[in-house]
Amino acid sequence: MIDFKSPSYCDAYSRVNALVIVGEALADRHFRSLARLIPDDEEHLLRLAAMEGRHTVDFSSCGRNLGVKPSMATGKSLFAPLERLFRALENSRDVVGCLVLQGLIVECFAVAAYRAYLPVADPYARAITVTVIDDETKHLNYAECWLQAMGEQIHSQIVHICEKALPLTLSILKAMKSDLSAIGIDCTDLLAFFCEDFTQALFSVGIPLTDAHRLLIKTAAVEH
Ligand code: PL3
Ligand code: FE2
Ligand code: FE2
Repeated sequence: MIDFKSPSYCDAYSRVNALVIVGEALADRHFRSLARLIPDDEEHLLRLAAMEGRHTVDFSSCGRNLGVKPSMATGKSLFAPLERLFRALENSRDVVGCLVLQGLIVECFAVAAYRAYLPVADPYARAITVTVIDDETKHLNYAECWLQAMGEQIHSQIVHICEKALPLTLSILKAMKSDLSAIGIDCTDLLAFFCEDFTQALFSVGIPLTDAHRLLIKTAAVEH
């Protein structure tokens, strides 16, 4: 049984909660950027951005509900490298890169993390997390459909951006490992969910499974 009121739980939760709030606020901003980069889908992308804004508000209320104040500085510094990469891609109007970073990598990370959180969440946060997982799946689906429609010509570009962004994502997980464990999250489950969903996402855009596996193994190998 998890003691949601214990000082060690609350201390770890203040950093995990901040990471989630920062990640959701960035997702909001990134979908607004994507709405500018893909004018044909502007309205739809602005709706996805609004969902991210809602997630920020809802996850903030999870911290408040436990009487925990999010430690925002930690969250910001952990997301900074991924955010810098997104801005660089945006500045060079690399639509594929932006969509792979936010729509495939960050959304898969979110789905995996929230799935791993679900069984250990307090009842208030659990109800919110169920709804959020459903939304994040829609964000992932949007990116999959758009990238799939672009065909084989963008495959090497997709792999290239993954090689850059996956290690930055894995670093966040490693830095948060002890806090995530302290609130009951099984990090092996989280990583396994990520690998499952990400392989599936790459496969759905037309990348062969062997290439998807090689990418993940390469990321793991670089980090150790
Ligand atoms: C996509 O819409 C937003 C991406 C945010 C990613 C945050 C990942 C956070 C990892 C730890 C999650 C544990 C859940 C805790 C909830 C308060
Ligand atoms: Fe979200
Ligand atoms: Fe999302």
